[in-house]
Amino acid sequence: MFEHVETYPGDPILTLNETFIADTRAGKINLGIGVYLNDASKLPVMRAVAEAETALLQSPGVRPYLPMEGAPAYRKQVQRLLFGADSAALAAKRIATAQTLGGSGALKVGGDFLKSYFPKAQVWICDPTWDNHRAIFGGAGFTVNAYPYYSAALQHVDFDAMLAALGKVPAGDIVVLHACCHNPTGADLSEQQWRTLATLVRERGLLPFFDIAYQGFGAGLDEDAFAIRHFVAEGIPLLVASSFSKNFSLYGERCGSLSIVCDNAPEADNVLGQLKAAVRRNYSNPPTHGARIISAVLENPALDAEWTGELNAMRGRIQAMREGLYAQLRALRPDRNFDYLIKQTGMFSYTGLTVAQVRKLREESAIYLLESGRICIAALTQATLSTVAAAIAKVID
Ligand code: PLP
Ligand code: TYF
Repeated sequence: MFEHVETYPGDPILTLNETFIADTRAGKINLGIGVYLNDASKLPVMRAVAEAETALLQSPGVRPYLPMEGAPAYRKQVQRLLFGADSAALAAKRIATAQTLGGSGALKVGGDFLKSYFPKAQVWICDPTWDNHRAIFGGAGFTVNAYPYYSAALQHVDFDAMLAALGKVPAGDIVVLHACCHNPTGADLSEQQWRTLATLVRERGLLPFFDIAYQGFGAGLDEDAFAIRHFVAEGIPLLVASSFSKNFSLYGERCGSLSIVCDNAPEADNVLGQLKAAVRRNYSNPPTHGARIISAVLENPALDAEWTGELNAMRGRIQAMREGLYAQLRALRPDRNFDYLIKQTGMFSYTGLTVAQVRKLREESAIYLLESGRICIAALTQATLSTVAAAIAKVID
């Protein structure tokens, strides 16, 4: 019956992670998978999360099915974080927001919704991007194209090439944009570039789909939402997929959201209805536990402040690792330029290391990076920094 089912080659990032786990060498270092680790190389349990969860467990509630669109309290807090407490679009009730299974679930529900209502549109993703973008939008039935983004020669975004390409995209097509902390390169647009892009998107009638999986890891919670808020202020209809996996360190609870910013409240009502239908067809309704923790934190001013403080400290730790790696590499290889490390933001950097150099790091030093040269700066620690710097300095020609 199933003889025609071919072997699944596996996801490159998750397969690399499995290879790392199976590696028996002492001192192995995993800078492959995109997770934030604390300075003890552990996934953190944030204090605000632990406090909210402890309180929840003291009065265990019933576990009803949530509405298809998710928990109202959670959706309200998500909207505040993404669009700002003073958002005019929120006040006008023209944003439809659903709780989703992580950022991935938001992309999938958004993809299904778009395929139903914009069946002829094509999707444009940046080159490079998080691989799952192509898989999710392709899986939703879209033709997926790439627009130029990162230039190895510039060690940064080639904004002119990006604009030129998007200037030729047909009206009504969907453009996927990383709102902050670009995965995999760490290279983001400046505020001025976002403004220029917003003008082009509005003039050409493109439909932006923002993916924000790292809010708070770039410059701050509000700063990292700049692009989204600017596009909304410019009156551009758009979608936003958000994730709490990283900024609450709640990966396995699958907490995310999908928001669609519409022209007016009646449109938003209909759009929310169709998001419910898309959820119903996929998994009926989202889970309760993670959403309860997150809304308990965000609704409580003391816990909210504690969470923000912890998130700021995580961002500070990543920045310290960036600067530490930069300083050590410069000292070891004064002949080379490592400015990209301090120009890039968020959890990742594109090192420009070749596949051969990445393999050498893995085979000779048990240091794991993605073969694209992406390094997860957020997994470096004070204890591993010098080892990693020395190994990289050695493999570079
Ligand atoms: N979008 C981007 C750009 C990501 O890097 C990730 C996770 O790594 C996601 C979405 C998915 O997030 P989640 O784990 O919440 O599904
Ligand atoms: O490292 C990355 O870019 C991500 C990590 O279900 C990841 O791909 C792993 C599993 C998953 C979602 C994201």
